[in-house]
Amino acid sequence: MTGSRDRSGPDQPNDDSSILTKTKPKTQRPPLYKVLILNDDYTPMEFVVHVLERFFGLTHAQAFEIMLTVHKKGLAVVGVFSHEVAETKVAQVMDFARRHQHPLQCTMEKEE
Ligand code: TYC
Repeated sequence: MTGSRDRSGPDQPNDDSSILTKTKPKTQRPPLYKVLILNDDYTPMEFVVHVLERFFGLTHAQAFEIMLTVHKKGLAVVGVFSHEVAETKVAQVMDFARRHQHPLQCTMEKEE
C-alpha cells in the first residue's frame, strides 16, 4: 500500500483488491431440550397435575390441561430448557414419582 491506511475489515471495502469478503458473525446458541411427560395406566391424574405445578411452575389450569393431553395422546412437551435444567427437571420428576411408587415417566429430547 502507498500512504493511505488500510481500512479494510468486515464492513469496509479492501483498497488493495476488488475481492470483498463478508465475514458473517456467527453466534452459536446452545441447543435446547424438550422435557416430555409420558402416559401410563397407573399414575393418578392428581399426582401428575401436582408434579407439573411443583417442578414446572405451571398454574393448576395449565397443569391440568397438559395432564389431560398426556392422558389422551400418550405424551406432551412440558417445557423447553437448557441441557442442565432439563436434566435436573427429569431427575426431580423421576425421583419424586419413584418415592411415591408411581410409574410416571419423564424424558428429555434435543430440539431440532
Ligand atoms: N392415564 C393415567 C390415569 O388414567 C393418568 C396419567 C396422565 C398418567 C398423565 C400419567 O403422564 C401421565 N390415571
